[in-house]
Amino acid sequence: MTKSGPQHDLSGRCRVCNAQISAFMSFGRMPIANGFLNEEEIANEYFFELAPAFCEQCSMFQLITQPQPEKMFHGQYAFYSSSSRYMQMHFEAFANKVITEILAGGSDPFVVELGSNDGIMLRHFHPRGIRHLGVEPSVNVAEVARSRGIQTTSAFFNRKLTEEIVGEYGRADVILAANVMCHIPDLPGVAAGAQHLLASNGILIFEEPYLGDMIGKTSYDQIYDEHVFIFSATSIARAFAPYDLELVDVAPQITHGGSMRYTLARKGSRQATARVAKQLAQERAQGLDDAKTYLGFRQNCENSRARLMQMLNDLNEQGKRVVGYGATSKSTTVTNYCGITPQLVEFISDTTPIKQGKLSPGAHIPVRPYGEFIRAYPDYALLFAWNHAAEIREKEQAFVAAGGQWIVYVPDVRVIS
Ligand code: JHZ
Ligand code: ZN
Repeated sequence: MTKSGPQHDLSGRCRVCNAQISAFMSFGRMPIANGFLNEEEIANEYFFELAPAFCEQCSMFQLITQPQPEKMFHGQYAFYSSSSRYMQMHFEAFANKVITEILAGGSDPFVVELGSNDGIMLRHFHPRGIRHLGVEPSVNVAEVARSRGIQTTSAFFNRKLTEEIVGEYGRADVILAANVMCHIPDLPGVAAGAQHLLASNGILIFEEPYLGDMIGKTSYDQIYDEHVFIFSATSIARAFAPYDLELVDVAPQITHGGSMRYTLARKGSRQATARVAKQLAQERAQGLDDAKTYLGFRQNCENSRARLMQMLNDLNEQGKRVVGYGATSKSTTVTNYCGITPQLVEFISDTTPIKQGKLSPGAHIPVRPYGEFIRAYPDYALLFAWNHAAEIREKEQAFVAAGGQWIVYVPDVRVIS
């Protein structure tokens, strides 16, 4: 067994089709990705073994074990969707597309969003008088949405909740989700809920980090506690088919380092676009349905880790200052899997108040306000928020002008200025 092999036999049942599955690698002991903590909380920090598996029967990429949802999504949830200007524009465009292409002409439509966070998407439905409901279990972010006038219920989405929603509001013309479907361990329960909630001609649209991008770019940092699944068109089509929901369109997105938008409708209610068949064929060509692909991915993860640690150790020996940029959920996997210490990365700069003054999960690297970064630029900034590279590099031209350089690790470990 190599260093990244599972510590012990990690196997279980596929969360979608119930087939026997086994982890093809382990990222080791991991804390809650958004579990930023204070010094005195270190003694009680929670860890689990982060081990992904690929189901050869239904092609679903998934975690063998995931912490209880309540350990991840609660009144102190650290991620606020609206922290990126680019993501705000992205969701405005997404909402406008739904309003003009799907809801147009319908009378008094009703829209439900799963994991509506601080209302980054629904805020565009609310001022137009469109009936809407956000379902958001993390009460602190839900509260921000409510303060913007967005109708939000703090609950986990499941079949039972959809009965209550249908009773109170009727069926939904559109069910939306962005970067949330892959967080819900009972995907069949969500599919059953969507089947119940959707109007006869309604559609379910969601976008999530895409497996093809993750494998192609070795962006293993998409794998952390919250992401219990990483989807492909193949696995989505199979997971929803038993609930009479058919994949009718796919659209790649550049967000979160490569995502896919999936559109599903009741079987027979809409014609699937040619893009669906094309995507399924492309996934076969990339080997996403082949277990061997994941052994190659594991090797790529090990190589990426070795190169990053070599670079950070070299810079440390040369006495260079390295600071992390963006205390992302993804960075928790990178720091813990690679073994990055506060010795190697002095602190992580982040604009989110709830993360500032805390320590990063597991690696215990201090998280400091953005002002600390600009106050005394480091020699190198390790770009943990690499998915926001365009927005950040545009904003940080003064850092580069002052001689600063970026370290990135997706798709390869390298230095850029
Ligand atoms: P960002 C989260 O992942 C968690 P994360 C979640 N599980 C998920 O699926 C995706 O989002 C959608 C900071 N920042 O977007 C803000 C700056 O400091 O990559 C954030 O803390 N300066 C729900 O956490 C972090 O970086 C900046 O200029 O991996 C970015 O986190 C910008 C743009 C961001 O998501
Ligand atoms: Zn399966």
